[in-house]
Amino acid sequence: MQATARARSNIALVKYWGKRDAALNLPAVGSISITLDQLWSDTHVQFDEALTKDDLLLDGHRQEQQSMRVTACLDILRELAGTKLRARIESANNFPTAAGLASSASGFAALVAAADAALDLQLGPRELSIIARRGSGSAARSIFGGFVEMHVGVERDGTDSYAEPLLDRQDWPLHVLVAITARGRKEISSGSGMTQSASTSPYFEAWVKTHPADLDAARQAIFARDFDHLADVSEQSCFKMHAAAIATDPPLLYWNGVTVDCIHAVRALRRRGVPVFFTNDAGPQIKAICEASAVNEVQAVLADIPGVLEVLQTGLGPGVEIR
Ligand code: 2P0
Repeated sequence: MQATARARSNIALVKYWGKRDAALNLPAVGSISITLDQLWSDTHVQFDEALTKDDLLLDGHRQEQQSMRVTACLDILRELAGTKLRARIESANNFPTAAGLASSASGFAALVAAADAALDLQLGPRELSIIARRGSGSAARSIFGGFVEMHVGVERDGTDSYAEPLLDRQDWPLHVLVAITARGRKEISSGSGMTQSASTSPYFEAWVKTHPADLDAARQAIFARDFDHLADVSEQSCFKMHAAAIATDPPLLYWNGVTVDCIHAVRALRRRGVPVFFTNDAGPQIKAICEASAVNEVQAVLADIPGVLEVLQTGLGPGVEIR
């Protein structure tokens, strides 16, 4: 009745921002991501008849708020397994939690896979993806490695809102450098941020309407390994998401000054012909995606920007693993 899983974080190139159903956590838009090799959550789940409720330790600290979403995911798996047993969950990230590095993505993907193994349910990856989505929309993507697409789906029950792999990481081994520009937890979770954007941002409707074309363009660029086209559509999707977020009331400005300096630096490199582009999520860190040939130069440029605290390096990673 116990198992451990490792799932990697992922970053979206075409972003998820907005929900069409909060209860089932159904996204308003699809998304396309890459799974990162070196940023992961290790999650141990143990079902125990001595427990009266699920007990979550995240990086050694007991969590009360987050554990409602954990219990919601586990309830789905418990029902499938025909058990009422509660679980002890110990999860650890090897990277900063809740600072725009998608710790909920890796965390919920690892949770669902570990609980599936502990209950010996042997669900397929698509089913795991659907259940992980209930914990966190981006977690559905972390079930898979390499390039991944999350489908928005049309069904009200969410059965067609799952992720699936687009391209193996070996088939286009891009690299990612993460410039850390601030430490500490963010003030507003992306979940509540995107809900506020949907109800108050005048640009939210345009964001949703123009999104399918970005997904098509990114998918085609990935299949063709066309770096420049993937760069263009990814940067535009990121700017569009932030435009909708900034125009939210109250505004959601996730960037600090160093974030903006990093954006300019990455765009200047690409103008000089270096194969690199940036993306950024609901936090101040910048992710630079590049070809292997550009890693050293991009690393040096980012590390040299005043206020950049650290630059993490990673390749593309595999899907969730039982350990
Ligand atoms: C993404 N983000 O596509 C977007 C871009 C943040 C900005 O998915 O409410 O933590 O748990 O479903 O998955 C982060 O949102 O949101 C996210 P919930 P989640 O990566």
